[in-house]
Amino acid sequence: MQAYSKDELKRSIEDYVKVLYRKGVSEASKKQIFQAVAYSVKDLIIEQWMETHRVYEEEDVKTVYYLSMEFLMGRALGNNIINLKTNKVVEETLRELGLKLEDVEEEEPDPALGNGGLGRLAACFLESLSTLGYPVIGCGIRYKYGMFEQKIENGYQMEVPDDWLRDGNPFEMKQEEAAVIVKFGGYVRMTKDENGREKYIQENYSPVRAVPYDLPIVGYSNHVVNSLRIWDAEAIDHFNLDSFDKGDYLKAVEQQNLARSICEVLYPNDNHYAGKELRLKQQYFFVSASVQRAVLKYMEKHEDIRQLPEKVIFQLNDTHPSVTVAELMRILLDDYDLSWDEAWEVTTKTCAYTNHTIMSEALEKWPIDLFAKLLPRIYQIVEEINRRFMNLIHEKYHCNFKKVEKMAIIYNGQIRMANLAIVGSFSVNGVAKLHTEILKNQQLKDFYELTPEKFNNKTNGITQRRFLLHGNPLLANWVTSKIGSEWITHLEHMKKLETYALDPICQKEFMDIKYQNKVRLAEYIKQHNKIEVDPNSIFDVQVKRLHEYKRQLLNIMHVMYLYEELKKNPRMDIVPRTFIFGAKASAGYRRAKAIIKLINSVGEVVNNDKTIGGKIKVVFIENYRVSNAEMIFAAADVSEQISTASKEASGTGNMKFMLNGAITLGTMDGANVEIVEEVGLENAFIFGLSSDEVIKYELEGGYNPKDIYNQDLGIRTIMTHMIDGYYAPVNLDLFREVHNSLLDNFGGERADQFFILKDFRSYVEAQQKVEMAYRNPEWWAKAAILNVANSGKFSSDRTIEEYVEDIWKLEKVTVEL
Ligand code: 26W
Repeated sequence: MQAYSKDELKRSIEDYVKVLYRKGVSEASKKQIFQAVAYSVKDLIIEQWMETHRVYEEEDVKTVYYLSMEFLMGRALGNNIINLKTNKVVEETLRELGLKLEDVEEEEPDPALGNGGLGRLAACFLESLSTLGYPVIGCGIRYKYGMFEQKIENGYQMEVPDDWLRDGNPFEMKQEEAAVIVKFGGYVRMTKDENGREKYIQENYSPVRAVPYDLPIVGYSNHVVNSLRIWDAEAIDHFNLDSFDKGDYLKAVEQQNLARSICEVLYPNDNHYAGKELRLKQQYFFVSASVQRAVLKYMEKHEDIRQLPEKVIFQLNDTHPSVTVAELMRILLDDYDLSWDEAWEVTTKTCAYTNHTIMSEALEKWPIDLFAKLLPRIYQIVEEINRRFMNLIHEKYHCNFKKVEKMAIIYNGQIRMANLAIVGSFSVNGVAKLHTEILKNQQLKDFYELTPEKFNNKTNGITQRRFLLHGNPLLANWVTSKIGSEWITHLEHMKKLETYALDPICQKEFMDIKYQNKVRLAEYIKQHNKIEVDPNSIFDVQVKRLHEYKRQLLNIMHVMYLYEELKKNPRMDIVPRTFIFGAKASAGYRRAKAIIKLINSVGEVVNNDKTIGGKIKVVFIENYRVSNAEMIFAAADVSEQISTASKEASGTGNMKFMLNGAITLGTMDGANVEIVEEVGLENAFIFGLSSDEVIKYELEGGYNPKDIYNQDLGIRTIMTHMIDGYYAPVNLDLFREVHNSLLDNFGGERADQFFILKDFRSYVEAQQKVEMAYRNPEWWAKAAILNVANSGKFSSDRTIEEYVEDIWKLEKVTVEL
């Protein structure tokens, strides 16, 4: 079937409700209706999925395997029906059944198999690859529990397990026949084959069965459906009930436990490496399964494994899948008997690595003993890769030990996964221009000098299908009414909006839409936070993971400062503002959690202070995730992108705000630099130290925040209020650590390592400019429209075309039905 008529769809929904729940539509719950609609939509997808596969087989296409521990997909139903162009039929059919599409969409749990930027980027990339017609298989893990659900209780973050599969996932398909075995532990025995060649055999290992579940990735209006393949672990069923051999029994139980634990939960750490053995198990599990499968698939159609790079690319999404390099070597050496040099040639033409962060805490390093015990054969191979690489370095740099220290893959008892990824890949890319320059000139300088040809930049992007067409229908329709619908697949067409930016009627239409989106968010806030906010106030928004480098603390300190000013002068004439935050903190990140509490405590005081007449409000949106993000971007006036310059590799939220007509208030960091390049410095609010300045201070060992503290009464006052009970009447110590971190060196950590006090005044000034600008509605509307008009570069379609052109070299396919 190609498409549904309303009658056909209605019948299909009725059938599914009946078959699945033994009910009629009128008796079914909303959740059940969601399932029935999703299954009906899946029936449409299946046809295109099969046809896409057929074309891939027939044309023997080159495929990119996007290896990622995280895919932050967000809900599928709404986007699937948009991309199938069947959303109108679904909407009308549901309406005739007395249901609203929006309400049915709300029933889908957010698949949250990711933390933040890196996982969401992977999801945007898959959608763009399908829309552009390139073959991809996203390879990941089917976590039983995704990113935790955040509850705010008394201002504190609580974590609730995210049981997203409880009711089953209607879109997934288990692929039993594609299962493979992944081997952990044991030891390696060396023998010789009949030709006297050394053979390495892993023995006495614990096997785990990897079973893939495929999820469809539907392209926009082109019949292309790629797959996200997430692996689940199952114990190998060799429980022999007849045998009461105790040894076997215990071994079987052990294997059950291993299998059960691997895919249990996503590590909720963002940018902080914890070094847990289970995480390494997860990494090797999904990498080994994906690589084995890719090689098997290749060999179905080809004779010579040495030609693998012509058909297969492994793109490593950060260092998390770095073991790919060694796993592919293992398969080529042990299973296909290639020589080391042949195997290395194939591997280094197949693997490519993307770096997503310069934060040194995020660099993955594994203790040798842990690594070697879990992956004995892989460890041998990593050792040999390192030995050969070190020979090369010694030769080239005449035993320069500084070079060895920086570049070794194994050093100081640890295996450095970034170095393994770089050495084993033909391409190393950063995710924004500034980030790539920092990699080349600082972080990865030695590798850049050794192999400059590997390094390249791929500035991130976002999919406009989700973040405008689905998330902001009012604005999407308005844009289409002005410039046509080509922007949906060619975002650069947005440029045509520029001519409307100065037209007073268009300005009014645009601001009306923004207002309606603010009303929608205000209702959500009313319902969830029990706080009334004024849609006429400036919606000033910072939503992203909570991390000190992202500086939510700077934002809330500005709110404290404003509040202080208002207290001094309650008649002060300011434009009412709603400061909106949304952020999850890693469960073990104490200081981040204290900052969440601080934001909520400030909100509690400010929101309930009658004397300031509601001029400022602070809202913390609980459980920030893809689904509520879409609504938040649509309603934002100001986009807070205020990371310490040099720390945010790119950012992608910044692009989603821009696309929705919010104006950036930010530092010259990550992709903000390129946003400003596109929209013009005059249409953004830029403040703070540059990345060069930050790096210079860091090389000098920091700066002295006490100088600023002593000279600046405003700063001193708000900092005092962190510890005098002003915002925490019951526990004066609540925010003491946060306070002290801004002033004192502590255990190797510099005072104010993220330059909050240093940038504070510059930020306050930028905020005053925001305020002035908002008083001029024509200016604001114009600048906001210009932000939408100049967002073209930030489509993930553009990013993907660059990956294809420079790294992957894929061929586009067309799928006809
Ligand atoms: C090992 C723990 C860990 C977990 C996650 C280390 C590192 C990560 C990610 C690399 C963190 C991340 O999401 N990075 C973000 O990637 C985005 C997509 O490229 C960028 O836009 C963000 O700037 C970057 O912080």
